[in-house]
Amino acid sequence: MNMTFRWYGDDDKVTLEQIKQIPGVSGIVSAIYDVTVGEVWSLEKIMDLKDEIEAYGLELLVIESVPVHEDIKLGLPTRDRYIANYCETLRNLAEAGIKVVCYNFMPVFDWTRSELDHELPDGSNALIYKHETVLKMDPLTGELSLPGWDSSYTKEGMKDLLAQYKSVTEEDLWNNLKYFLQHVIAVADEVGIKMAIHPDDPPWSIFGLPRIIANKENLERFINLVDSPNNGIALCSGSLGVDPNNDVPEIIRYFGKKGRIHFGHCRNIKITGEKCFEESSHKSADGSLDMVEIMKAYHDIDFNGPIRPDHGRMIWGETGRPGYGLYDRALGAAYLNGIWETLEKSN
Ligand code: CS2
Ligand code: MN
Repeated sequence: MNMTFRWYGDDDKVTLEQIKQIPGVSGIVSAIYDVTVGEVWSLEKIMDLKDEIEAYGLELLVIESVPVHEDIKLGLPTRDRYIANYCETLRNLAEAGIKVVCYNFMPVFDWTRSELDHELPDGSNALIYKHETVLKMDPLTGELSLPGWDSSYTKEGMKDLLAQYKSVTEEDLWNNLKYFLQHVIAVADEVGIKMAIHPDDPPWSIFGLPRIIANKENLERFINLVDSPNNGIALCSGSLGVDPNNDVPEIIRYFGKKGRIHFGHCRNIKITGEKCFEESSHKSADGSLDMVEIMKAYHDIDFNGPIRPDHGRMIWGETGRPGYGLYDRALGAAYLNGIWETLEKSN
């Protein structure tokens, strides 16, 4: 297992200098943020990012994410151009030595919450999700903006986009995903990149949009869409784990044994009701997921890929990018490393 940490580039309040000082972290998860979705990432930009990270003695291990253009998810004729660009980006990433690329296939919105700074009893602030609040939210008002959401849409643009999805069923989305994978995995196979799909977060439909990467059964369908070892999963415990029917350690063992987990996201969440949850600290006792069992599952499958702490709360007065402050994620990394070291030594 390789403990990594997500860094949002030069705009991130968290610096590489700080990340370097977290015990047991040597890998960076990052991306290029100033290229329009759908356009090619040049080798030059990728090398600049890599060099900047390496100057701190750290290593760029994972790209999270190369975003998938909406036309691909919608299955529009224009998708071929965007898929070709995606493949070009993969070739450039491979040339720079990148081995793992994360992405998701959620229509329009990446991860979604109803509140960004809910105060927990200990005074820390967490992201929370209440389905009834989300049902009342209007995605057109822009009242909520989360890291990962493409903020380049105007109100009109967003309206058009949502209208285009009206006729897209779950089956259509599966077909569009398969079409994308048939092209992209062929290139991944050729250049040696492990593609890792991030589960939908939360793993159910929001704003009437279809969501399919949500449970074990669908992940099984996913890996069989294109049966290549490079067609794999970014196993996000907090995304899958908010559905009590998803047994996260069991899912890790199942897909791990098939060699299809290429990246691990460790996040704890506390289920507070039906389709309601709070993001908690990584510690097992604070949430609904047993992190020891999760790390044990990774250990049992001899996982040697990258893992990162996922979202953290805001603690000690820190402010910044929701879910991506320094302190709580650094505690998470140290905690997960501690569990791992114990597992290693008790063998
Ligand atoms: C999120 C996402 O759970 C997470 O890791 O922060 O933004 C995630 O990076 C994307 O869905 C992956 O494409
Ligand atoms: Mn995640």
